[in-house]
Amino acid sequence: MNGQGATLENDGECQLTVIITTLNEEASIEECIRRVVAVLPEQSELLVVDGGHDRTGEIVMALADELPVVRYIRNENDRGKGHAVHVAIAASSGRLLVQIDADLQFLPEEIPRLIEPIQSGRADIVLGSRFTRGSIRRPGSTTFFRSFGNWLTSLYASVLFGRRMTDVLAGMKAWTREVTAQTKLACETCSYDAELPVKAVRSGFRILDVPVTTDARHGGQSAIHVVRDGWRILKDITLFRLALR
Ligand SMILES: Nc1nc2c(ncn2[C@@H]2O[C@H](COP(=O)(O)OP(=O)(O)O)[C@@H](O)[C@H]2O)c(=O)[nH]1
Ligand SMILES: [Mg+2]
Repeated sequence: MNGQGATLENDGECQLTVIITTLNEEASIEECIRRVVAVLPEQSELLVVDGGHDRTGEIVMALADELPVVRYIRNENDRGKGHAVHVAIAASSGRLLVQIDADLQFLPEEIPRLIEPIQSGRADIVLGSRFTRGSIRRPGSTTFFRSFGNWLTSLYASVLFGRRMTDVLAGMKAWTREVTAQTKLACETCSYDAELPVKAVRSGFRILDVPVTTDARHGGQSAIHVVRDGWRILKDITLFRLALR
């Protein structure tokens, strides 16, 4: 079941797809795209799947004219972050995939460190963890309440799936194409963040946490409602364990 690692090769095929989902991220999207593009290896693509109604689309389309690796996908009937990721995966061609949030809470400069364990054959999926030894949380990055919710959710998922994961809701992760080819993603909401790692573990893929740096949001607003979405995620993790989703 486990992959053999995904060393990036210069063989003419697309090696890496970076996915950014956006819901009204006009304040940060240009800087985010430029910083991602600056660390992309050759033969990469950057897909932005947008479901918002601000100037994000306009900004990304202008950048796509300037930077050929960038592709804008308008997700007309956007049903949530998970739905946008499904659309991106279907449109992608990389052997390795990375998803990073648009709000610059996670640093694009850390993408090379995130994909290293996959390239060296040590993991099939890697989570950028805010809550492990070596993680740096800059002021304003995660409130106490959300840190507690993340800790609880990660602990619950770790116990249910028998594998310690320190940040199952990480907004920055990497995986091989094989993982999403063999893992049926069903959640169209923010539960996607937990669904991908726990279903990968359920399917026998090797998962690793890499400590990352997190910052405060660069403008815009979080789409998450802590209590409503927190309960929904805990309920969905339970359903994943029971294989009901
Ligand atoms: N297309 C799409 N993107 C979304 C949606 N909700 C959130 N996002 C994007 O997913 C990323 C994470 O969302 P965010 O609100 O920052 O979540 P938080 O970091 O958990 O507070 C950001 O890039 C958002 O713009 C959605 O409904 N549709
Ligand atoms: Mg965020």
